[in-house]
Amino acid sequence: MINKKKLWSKKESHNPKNRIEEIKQEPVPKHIAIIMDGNGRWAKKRALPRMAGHHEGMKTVRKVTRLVSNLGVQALTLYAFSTENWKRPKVEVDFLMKLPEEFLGTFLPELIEENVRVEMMGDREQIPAHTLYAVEKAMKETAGNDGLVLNFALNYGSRSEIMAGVKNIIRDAKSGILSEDDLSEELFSRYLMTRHLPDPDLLIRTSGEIRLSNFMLWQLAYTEFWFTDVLWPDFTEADLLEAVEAFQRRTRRFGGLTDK
Ligand code: V07
Repeated sequence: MINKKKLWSKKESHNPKNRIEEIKQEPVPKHIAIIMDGNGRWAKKRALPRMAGHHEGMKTVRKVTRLVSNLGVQALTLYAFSTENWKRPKVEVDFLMKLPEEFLGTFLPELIEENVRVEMMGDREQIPAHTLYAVEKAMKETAGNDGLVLNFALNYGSRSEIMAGVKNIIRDAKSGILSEDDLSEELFSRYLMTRHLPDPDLLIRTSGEIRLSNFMLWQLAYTEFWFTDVLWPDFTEADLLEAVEAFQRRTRRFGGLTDK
């Protein structure tokens, strides 16, 4: 009879703890970005209202944040609400806009304990005051943390971010702070909402859609993409580890020649 234990002991990757340790032997992505899709579909499959899917998806956010933080990743950007999402039924929008408060009400103490810094990017104008208040309070309370940056894209759209950057560059050029010769990709990046973050090394999109949906168009120029059919509420730690392992296999092949 084959001794399973013996077979496993070669590479103990069946054990999540060991799997994490193995992953940490090699470079992990500095910045992971995720399009958390499939919450509505998850609910539909169970004959539940879409809100149930969004709520379940929030639990996945917590799980994934903990694991990503343990892996030593610097930043995790999550697409929580796009500028397109306002087109959804008002009851759904209202529900979604309560999730940041619920999430932070439940998990902020743990995030502080884990040295996580909460941030957000997106147009603050249309976000309801109660939502913005909760997020900005969390940002203030975690501003001194120097662990994982947990960056929520909330009322975010990439084209609008780029246009705002262009306008600010023109403003600074007109006022004489900038001249045409100063313009470079590096300078342009500093006019985007991600100015303080490295570009994502890994983008994950769940639920089988193979598109970017106006998410970080500039920042994803050199990013590795990982698409999975798994719906966001069903996304597990093992799925995240699989994506990171695939990232490591791909980048390993280029043997240090990957930097743009
Ligand atoms: C939202 C849960 C995850 C799946 C995607 C849609 C629904 C966490 C937040 C959040 C945002 C800001 C913040 C803290 C938490 C959130 C929205 C939707 C709008 F500071 N999950 N989650 N925000 N969903």
